[in-house]
Amino acid sequence: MSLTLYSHPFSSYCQKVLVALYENDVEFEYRTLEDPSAMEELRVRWPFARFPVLVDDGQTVVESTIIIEHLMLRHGGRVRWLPEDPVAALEVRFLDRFFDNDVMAAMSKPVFAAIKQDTARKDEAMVEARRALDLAYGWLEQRLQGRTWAAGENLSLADCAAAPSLFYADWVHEIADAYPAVRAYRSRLLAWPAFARAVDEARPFRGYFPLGAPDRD
Ligand SMILES: N[C@@H](CCC(=O)N[C@@H](CS)C(=O)NCC(=O)O)C(=O)O
Repeated sequence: MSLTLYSHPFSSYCQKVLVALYENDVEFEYRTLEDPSAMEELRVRWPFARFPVLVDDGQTVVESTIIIEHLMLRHGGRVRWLPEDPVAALEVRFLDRFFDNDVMAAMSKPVFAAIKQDTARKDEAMVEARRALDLAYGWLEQRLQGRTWAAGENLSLADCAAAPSLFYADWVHEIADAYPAVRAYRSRLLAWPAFARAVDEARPFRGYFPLGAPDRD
């Protein structure tokens, strides 16, 4: 059995998968996309060239959520990323979609505009991101009441998605004091050893953050 992950340490979607691998001590070969030959291999596997991409005994698996489900089904480990009860699993799947669609996507727009050096679009995207992220923080503030992790007392796929999305969202539009539960949840995620490891591995690449990485975390 051989597992290879095409990944970049600074990529939010890669971090989402890395925490699942690290938490369950799953062994894999890390093909860092800092290496141009790894990028070439990735393109052959997945012509859209989005990452992460997992290769499991020759089978290409794409999409961070599907990779995590694949790891759970094929490689097991301490933490089940989705509850066995299919109805309980629905909430976890929904929260995974919320973090990808309403936090990660909102945070990414000004980041992509800044990468393209499109100043006008970046300013417009920042206004949209602040509005969208405040909606997301406000909704999450209520949802997190009485919970340790996104879906309750157990770690899940939703926390894998939440960790990098809230990490970077706070860099784009800081989570205000008006959202204490969201701020505390982000701090718990940063203290989660699997995510702390991913954050540490990404430190050397902070200069890549096109809006300027803040001096914290
Ligand atoms: N829905 C995909 C999104 C992956 C994604 O957009 N990854 C970014 C890196 S964080 C990427 O590949 N960017 C390069 C590109 O879009 O060309 C997933 O969950 O894996």
